[in-house]
Amino acid sequence: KKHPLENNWVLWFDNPTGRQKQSTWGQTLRSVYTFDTVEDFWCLHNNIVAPSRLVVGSDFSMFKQGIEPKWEDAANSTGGKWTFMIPKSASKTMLDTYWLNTLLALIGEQYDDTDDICGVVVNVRSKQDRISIWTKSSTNEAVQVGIGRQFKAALELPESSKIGYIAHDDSLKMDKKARDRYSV
Ligand code: M7G
Repeated sequence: KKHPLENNWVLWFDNPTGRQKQSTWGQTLRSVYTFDTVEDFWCLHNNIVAPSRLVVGSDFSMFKQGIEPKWEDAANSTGGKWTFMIPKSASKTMLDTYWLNTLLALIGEQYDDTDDICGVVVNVRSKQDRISIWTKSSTNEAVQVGIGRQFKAALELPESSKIGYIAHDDSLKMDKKARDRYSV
């Protein structure tokens, strides 16, 4: 018998820099696989390419079933994200390790405020790769700071390494100049 997870999860893939040039963001975003057991998670993990081997410009996302990895989704519309910028000195193997540890903490429900979590995204970029955890209630500082601390713990980051929280509202209005609401 398979071991059920607390939630059903969907893996998404996006490569907006691919063949189809898009006029609207999100046109190339696809859901790839849905799972709700530990065994099916490992089956997915063992069969899918690792982030380090994705074409630059690609994203993987893993979100709770019913929530799309877009700011516009109702669950994300008043939310935001904690982002870990992978140090440029880190090897590509480290990117894969950080991503796996992020996923395991998520499906293992290792967060106190697990209901506030929507999903996670890895952005593979030439400048710098990053992993973000998307949450629901950007204005609830106590909840967000708790999640940020536990995200750092899942990544096994030292206290000295900082991550920041940006509200999707700010990303939308300010584009790349959005400032951190919180940091831990
Ligand atoms: P990115 O992929 O997070 O960063 O966003 P990048 O610059 O490293 O590639 C790139 C751009 O995609 C943003 O500035 C937005 O214009 C657009 N974009 C990203 N996301 C996650 C969304 C979204 O959820 N909704 C909409 N409408 N646009 C988005």
